[in-house]
Amino acid sequence: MAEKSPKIPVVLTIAGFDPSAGAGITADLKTFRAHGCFGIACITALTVQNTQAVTKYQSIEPNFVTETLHSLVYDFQISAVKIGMLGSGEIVERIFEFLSQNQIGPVVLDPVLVSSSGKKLLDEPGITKMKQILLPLVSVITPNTLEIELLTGAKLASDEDWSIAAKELQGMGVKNVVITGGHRADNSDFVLLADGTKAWVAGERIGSTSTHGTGCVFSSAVACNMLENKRGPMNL
Ligand code: PXL
Repeated sequence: MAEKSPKIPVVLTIAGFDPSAGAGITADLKTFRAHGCFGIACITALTVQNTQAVTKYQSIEPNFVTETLHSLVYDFQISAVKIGMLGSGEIVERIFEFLSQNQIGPVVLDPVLVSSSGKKLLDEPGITKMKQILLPLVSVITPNTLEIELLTGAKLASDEDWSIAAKELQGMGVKNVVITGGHRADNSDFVLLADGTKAWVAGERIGSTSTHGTGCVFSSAVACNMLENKRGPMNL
């Protein structure tokens, strides 16, 4: 009898839709596949954008989001969740309810607040609710410098400021913090683990004129690589 092939882990992205596929769920699904996982998605918002800019977005009706999540969790064994653009405070609440009611693997949060082109992608009630109720459920958060400044109120100047701001996020309930270094001169990321371990991870800038979505792809890769049973890298 033929042996059953091992099951590929299922990773859920809860994020917005970018029709140009550099960011959001379209980028997440491609990243999951490249990192040996099977991706499923719950769309929180539609955006109008191309590789240069986001011009508008529209949130998905909250009951639609909740029903999508219930339908998926009923059918799939979900190994990890990646959260990206949420758009509104109401959607943040729905995601909190879903994660509280269901025991599903690690949660990686890319706190999408503003697009690379400067468009706000989460309203003010959403930022408040993210801090109050969502952060305590998060295993890994991956803010860039602007996002961590907006979440903590800190201004990141010296290297010590990065460490202090990461610790502040842990004080809000997050376990592990990776501040991405795309806005730094040396491109290094800063990592603060739950046990207090700190590290700077050297990065390399890749020249391009279409760079939106780097945070989406990075956080999706982190979600997959937390799973022991993921398959090897798959070239697309
Ligand atoms: O890169 C942040 C981001 C995340 N998710 C969606 C986006 C963007 C930025 O454009 O459109 C859907």
